[in-house]
Amino acid sequence: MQHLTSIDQEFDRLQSGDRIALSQLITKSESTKTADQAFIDCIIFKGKDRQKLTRRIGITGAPGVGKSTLIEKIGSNISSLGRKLAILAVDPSSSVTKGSILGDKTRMNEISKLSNVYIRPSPSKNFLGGIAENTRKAIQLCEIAGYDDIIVETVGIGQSEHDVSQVVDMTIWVGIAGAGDELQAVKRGIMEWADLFVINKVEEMSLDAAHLAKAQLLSSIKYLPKAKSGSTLDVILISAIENKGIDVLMDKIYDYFNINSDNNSLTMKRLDQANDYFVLLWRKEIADNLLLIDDFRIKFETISSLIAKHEVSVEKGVDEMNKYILNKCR
Ligand SMILES: Nc1nc2c(ncn2[C@@H]2O[C@H](COP(=O)(O)OP(=O)(O)OP(=O)(O)O)[C@@H](O)[C@H]2O)c(=O)[nH]1
Ligand SMILES: [Mg+2]
Repeated sequence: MQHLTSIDQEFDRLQSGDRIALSQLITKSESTKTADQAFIDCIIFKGKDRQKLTRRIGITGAPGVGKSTLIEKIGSNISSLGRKLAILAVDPSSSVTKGSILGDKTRMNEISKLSNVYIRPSPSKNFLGGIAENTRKAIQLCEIAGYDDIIVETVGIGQSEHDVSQVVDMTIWVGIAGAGDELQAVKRGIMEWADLFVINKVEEMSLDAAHLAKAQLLSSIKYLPKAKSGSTLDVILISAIENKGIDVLMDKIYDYFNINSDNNSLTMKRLDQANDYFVLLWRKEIADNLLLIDDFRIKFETISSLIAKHEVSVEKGVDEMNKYILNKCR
């Protein structure tokens, strides 16, 4: 009973736009305790209708390409329209470098002072629950707190950029021309998840070099499969620091949301994401739960030790474990 009352109370605090409640609940959502997760899940479920009205944007790219500087520009544009904006920084490397939190605060100096902007830097701990899982919950909590637009900044390292694209409506990839970023990005299959490409710091190069970089990127992506949303991919040249090209970029962002809302693509995208998340979570949970049952755990440990001694291959071990489970369930 106590638990239910506090869920209601916390929900009300969150919904009233209390920033301290929002920060505390995001911290709770990063906890590895089952009770904390259950508490957060109840709050999120209670506020599920709020999600329909929001826009979620992911900004990804290699370290130092200017993501935070760009978010400051996008953010001031969005907030000047009277919309409430939340910015979540997800940095899988921050536990190693510990540098981004301070950097983000200074880079987003102007908008961090606005009352309709909320900035949440990376958690200092590791993402034990997985980046996508933690970010999804943080996004949903911001939405219940009344934020209309959520921008997620993530450093393009390894799986993180793909993971983040699983929880946003639009993913914007940021790179610098000539740094080899674009080739790296194409190699890693950005087409699968990016909806718009931005080349930043163009004031540092000649106009010809900037256009050449754009043409090269366009030609690399031309033959790859179309983005799931069906939108045509584009490359925008900008200088975040000099505020150049930001208007064009904002038009592209608004166009993307208008087109994909009208043709229902965004609803479908969120449904797909929810379904993928369900499958992922269910797979993870089913293995964890099975191992709570003595018979299965003992069998699992026996097979594990045989694999460790090279007496059984991994494939054979999986096969044997599955047969054992299926037999027991019949
Ligand atoms: N010349 C130039 N420098 C820029 C531009 N945009 C950002 N920078 C600089 O690039 C550096 C990195 O900028 P950030 O915005 O922190 O880049 P980031 O991608 O958020 O960096 P991480 O979060 O550490 O991955 C800073 O010194 C910025 O001032 C630009 O348009 N032109
Ligand atoms: Mg940054």
